[in-house]
Amino acid sequence: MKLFKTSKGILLQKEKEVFRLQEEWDHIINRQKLFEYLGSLAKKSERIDDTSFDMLINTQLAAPIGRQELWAAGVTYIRSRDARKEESKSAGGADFYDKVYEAERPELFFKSLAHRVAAHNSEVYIRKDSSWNVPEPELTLFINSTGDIQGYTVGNDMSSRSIEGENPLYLPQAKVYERSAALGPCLFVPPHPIFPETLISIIIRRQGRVMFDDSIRLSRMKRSLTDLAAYLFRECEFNHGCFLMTGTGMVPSNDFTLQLKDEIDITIEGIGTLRNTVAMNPIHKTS
Ligand code: DO4
Ligand code: MG
Repeated sequence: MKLFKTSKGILLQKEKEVFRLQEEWDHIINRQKLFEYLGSLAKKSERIDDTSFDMLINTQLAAPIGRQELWAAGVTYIRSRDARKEESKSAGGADFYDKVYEAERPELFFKSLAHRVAAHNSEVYIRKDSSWNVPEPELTLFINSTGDIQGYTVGNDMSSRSIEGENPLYLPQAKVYERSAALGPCLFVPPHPIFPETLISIIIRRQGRVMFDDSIRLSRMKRSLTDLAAYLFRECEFNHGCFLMTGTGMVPSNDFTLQLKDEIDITIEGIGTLRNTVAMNPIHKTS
């Protein structure tokens, strides 16, 4: 089943039928057995037709996040480790990425609250003080308040490679700024945990031309999803549940940086495609 958050309410897609739910997002999703709960909601909710569904999805879609925090895991695939070793070589930071890839404890960092998260079909930003920028396509978990994974969405962990590469201690600035995260198009709630061979793909287009195209299977991840969730919940409580990006397995070659108006499509089998256009924050700060 898929949940779509729109400015006109929550829509539940169950096979070929779509229902409009009356409850609030935070109240719906933070459940044990979310799949079964959605099935029971479908039975008592009003059905909407395909035309209304398409209209709401095309014009009113929001990111599938409410009062949850968004966290991220890092260096969970070899490609991320190697790209970061490369970019931080001259700063002397390379060893840290090797160590965290091998260590029992994963890298976890706070990414965002909902107000900085872009929805499907909206803009993500690159920083004005960053010369090297990439999207990071990441399977993103929805974990309920008792620490159990209940759903999945597509995530983009936008990153400044020039800022992180200059000094790993700049990580929060490389990772956290307006519209530096995107989630969507929906929250996918399957009856069973996600298939380990699920394919994650990215295509970046510039004026219609493909600039980068790659894919990887989830099974190439070094860590298990439940392990990442367990570490996050060790000493943190999340009363509304939380979202956790699980790290990128795809990084463009070193000569690539995003440009304004680039289009980023991230697709995860079973969930859908998250599309965003690259822009800069129009607000100019004077010093
Ligand atoms: O180590 C810095 C961040 C890593 C990351 O975001 C990733 O591997 O996806
Ligand atoms: Mg990342």
